[in-house]
Amino acid sequence: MLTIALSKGRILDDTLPLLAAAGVVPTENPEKSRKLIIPTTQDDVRLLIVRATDVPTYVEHGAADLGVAGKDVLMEYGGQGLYEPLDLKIANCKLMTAGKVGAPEPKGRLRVATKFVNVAKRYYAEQGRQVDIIKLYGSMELAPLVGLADKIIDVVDTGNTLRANGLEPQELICHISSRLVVNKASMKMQHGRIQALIDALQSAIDHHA
Ligand code: PRT
Ligand code: MG
Repeated sequence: MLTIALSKGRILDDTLPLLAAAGVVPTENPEKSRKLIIPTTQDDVRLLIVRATDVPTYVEHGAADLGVAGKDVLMEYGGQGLYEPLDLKIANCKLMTAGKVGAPEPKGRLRVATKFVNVAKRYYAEQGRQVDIIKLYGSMELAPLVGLADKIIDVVDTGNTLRANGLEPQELICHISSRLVVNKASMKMQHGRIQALIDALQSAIDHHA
């Protein structure tokens, strides 16, 4: 059995056509189904529906052989426990700092609110900047508006969410897309099947591009 971990929402929406091109089609609509394990038209391939941030955990521990996760999630997860053989070039966005429109740089230590605590620490350490990182789980845009933080670090697509809250994108940390990740033991034990899937996905990506 090959088990693929996916999250609902944009990753599922953009991954299903690639999987379909590789011959893997879920037997029911994962977006609508309450099931968390979804069979596919290939008897020996199934999908696991997990939270986006949990995909690397399932794959590193071998509960899933493969998964699809945003590079933002993978950077925050860290570790050397996963192979990342393929850039699927889907769910594209940017990891950025943002702050209130026109706000001056604060004099003292910068306070940065984010769910990407590890990424934030690394980013400011590389710049030699002293910052206080404040961990949040969502609605990061609120933090500068109510004085919880000077800046946020979040993923930005259109920038509409920032603008709607009086914030502006500032520094680009990196470009983000979703990646195929593979459990290291699975890659050894099931190399032929996994490599065939990687190749099929690669040619689906090339066709979409
Ligand atoms: O929603 P949940 O808490 O379960 O997890 P999640 O937010 O990590 O998952 P999901 O499905 O929202 O995102 C999965 C992956 O999609 C992320 O890890 C990113 O790699 C990628 N991605 C691409 C995005 C966006 N675009 C994006 N716009 N993830 C989140 N957003 C957010 C953004 O932070 C903003 O709040 O969507 C909002 C709208 O963005 P704008 O800039 O278009 O307004
Ligand atoms: Mg979300």
